[in-house]
Parts: sequence; structure tokens; C-alpha cells
Amino acid sequence: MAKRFKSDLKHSDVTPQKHFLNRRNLIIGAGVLGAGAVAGTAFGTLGAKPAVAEGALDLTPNTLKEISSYNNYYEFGASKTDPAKYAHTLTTDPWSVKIDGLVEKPGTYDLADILKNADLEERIYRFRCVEAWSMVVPWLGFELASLLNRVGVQSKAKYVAFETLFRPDEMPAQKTSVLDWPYVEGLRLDEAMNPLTILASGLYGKELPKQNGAPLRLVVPWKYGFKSIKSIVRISLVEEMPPTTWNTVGPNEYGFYSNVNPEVDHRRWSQASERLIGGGIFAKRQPTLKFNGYEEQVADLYTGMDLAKNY
Ligand SMILES: Nc1nc2c(c(=O)[nH]1)N[C@H]1C(S)=C(S)[C@@H](COP(=O)(O)O)O[C@H]1N2
Ligand SMILES: [Mo]
Repeated sequence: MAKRFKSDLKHSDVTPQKHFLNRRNLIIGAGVLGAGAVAGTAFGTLGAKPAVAEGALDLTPNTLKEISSYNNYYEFGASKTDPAKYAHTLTTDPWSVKIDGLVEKPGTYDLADILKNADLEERIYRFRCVEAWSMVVPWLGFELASLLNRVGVQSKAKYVAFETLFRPDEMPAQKTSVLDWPYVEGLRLDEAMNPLTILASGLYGKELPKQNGAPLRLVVPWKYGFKSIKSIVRISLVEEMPPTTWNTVGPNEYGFYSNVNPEVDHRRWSQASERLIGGGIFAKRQPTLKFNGYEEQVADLYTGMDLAKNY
């Protein structure tokens, strides 16, 4: 797989948005199609929206403005426009991540050190929220597996638990009880080790906007957006399935797995289609794809499981 950015580049050195967009066809389906993706340049004029067959992976990125002004980040309020208004109060530097539990080298790692050793690269992923909207986001990140391998996962570990910062002085909604704080999420170890699963520190070649989960957030493209936990301060390797915020809030509506699945409706709405953010009010809804279009890469993880029960 092409590694576009080396970790010795500062975010500010990284490709400006325009050039970045022009390269999207080269990396369409990064981590999915590999070198064969170069064929994507056949889409024609770089930067123009390619004609995409129904059901195919359209990886035309949303604009930075769209991606950073329509967010879910409950620590800053429950409305989609709250995070862009209020997340600027968050201090993201210095930042460290505690890695503990069933690992060989537990410790509190400085984010700068994590990033210095990381193989940062562009990943353009579809992102599907459980509320039936979607975006395409050009992340800058690295495989979670590479970090886990570096700290050494013990053989008893079966799950990975993640925790967001708890700092009510900077995250105003943490003074209320809309959710149990801190926000927590979890993955089965094999899901965490899948090469599609990344930790992102940027998007559009720049540092992550705070409303998108700076300075480090998870991205799991075949799962509903809420699995992609923001502003991570702790990663724990554990033996038991860890609690997750939305499952705690509504166990009937949000399961542990939360794989994107058009065949399994949410209790209160259909998951068969989605609204692409930025498409305009007259835009046709697009059909939702199983595993958000990443079926080929991840379906094996769930062989033999009833996905209607394990939602
Ligand atoms: N800590 C934290 N992480 C979070 C959330 C949150 O409220 N708090 N919201 C989740 C939900 S519901 C979604 S859809 C995505 C939104 O990511 P985006 O704002 O970058 O699009 O973040 C997820 N991660
Ligand atoms: Mo969401």
C-alpha cells in the first residue's frame, strides 16, 4: 500500500488541499484496492466529480467546511453545529495517551512520540453516521494495529477499550448528564487489528479540527460513526467486552458491533439509505451499503454471526 506521508513531515508541510484533492483518484479506496487504484485516474479530469455507478464506492471527498461544520461531539453540545462553535476551548497540546491493560509495554505515551514513530498516510473513507447521513473524509492517520504491535498485545487480550478526555472545564457538556462521561468505545481485537482501522491525527493534510476529535481519534469505516471515538486519552487491552457509551444509553438501539447494515433497521428509522452531506436539499438519498461498502475487507470478521442479533 502506498504510504504518502512520512512522519517527519509536520502537518503544515503536508500537501495543500487543492493538490491533495487532485490526488484523490490515485488513492481511491486506499487500503482497499492497493496499487490497482491507479486505474482510478481513468475517471478523467482530476478534481472533477467522477460518474459513479450505483452501489459503487464514490470517494469524492466532502469539503473541509462540510466535514468541520456538521459534527457530533456531545462534550460540546448535542446539536450538529455546537462542536464547530465551542470545541476551540479544548487544549490539545500537550497530549498523551495512556496505553494499559494486557500489553507488554504499558505506559503514558506522549502523542508527539506516537506520531513521530507512525507511518502517517492519507485514507479517504466513507463515513456513515447511525442517523442515516454520510460523508467522505480524507483522513491523515495510521493503522491502529501498528501502535498495538509496538506496545505488544498479550495473548489474553480480546478487546480494545478507548476513552475520551474528561475535562469539564474545557468540555462544557461534561458538566451535564446528557451522557455518562467520559465517552467510551470498544472494538474486538481482530476489528482493531484490521488494516482499515486507523487512528487519525489530521484531515485534508492538516491537523484535525478540534470539532473532529483533535488531536487523535479513531476511524472505523465499516461501523456507524459513533464507534469513531474522539480526543482519545486512553487505550486499554482487555479480556471482557468493554462498555460503550451509546450501548449504555440505549442498549436496544445501539449494540456493541454497530456495523453499517442496510438490512437491520434502527428501532426508530430505516438504515437502508442515507443522505450525503453537502448534496443539497433536493439530492436523492443514496442506498446504504453493507459494511458501508467495505464488505470485501471485513465480512470475514463476522462469519457465522447473526448480524441482526449482533447489531
Ligand atoms: N468523544 C466523542 N466521540 C464521538 C462522539 C461524541 O459525542 N464524543 N460522537 C460520535 C458520533 S455519533 C459520530 S457520527 C462521529 C462524528 O464524527 P465527525 O464529527 O468527525 O464527523 O463522532 C463520534 N465520536
Ligand atoms: Mo453519529
